[in-house]
Amino acid sequence: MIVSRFNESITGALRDGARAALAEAGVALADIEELQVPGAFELPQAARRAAETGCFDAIICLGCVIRGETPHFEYIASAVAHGIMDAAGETGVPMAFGVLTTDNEAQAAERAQPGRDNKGWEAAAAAIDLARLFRTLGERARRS
Ligand code: INI
Repeated sequence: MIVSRFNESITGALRDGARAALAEAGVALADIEELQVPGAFELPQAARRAAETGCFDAIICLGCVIRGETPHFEYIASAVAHGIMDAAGETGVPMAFGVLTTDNEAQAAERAQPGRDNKGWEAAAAAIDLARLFRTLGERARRS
């Protein structure tokens, strides 16, 4: 997983949510690697580079962009979403979008509470689903 340090109290809670989902799915601690980037804008770049190593079954991108804090909200939110999608498509490694884009900190905190509504949990569950799906499709491609 790649965690943005910007709005760290929120992204830390997303990270905890993602870790809880991975643990519940039976993913071993040793199989989880955590990388950090300064802000959400750097998530796609790091995700692409990580995918290119060939070491990861899936990549979970975690960040938090709050509208009130920047006039660049739309640019950052859009660049991150498109950047992650492009990196996933071009590397073939599944990537999950665990980036909150909210009007204020209260809305972000609400989506970072412990439990299944935590955006980090949701992203980790999606990453597991896609990693399994890609594995099945890879096996099918090898058989045909
Ligand atoms: N990065 C975030 O992850 N969230 C924000 O709300 C945010 N704001 O408000 O500016 C933010 N900015 C930093 C940006 O992601 C880059 O790290 C920075 O521009 C350097 O490239």
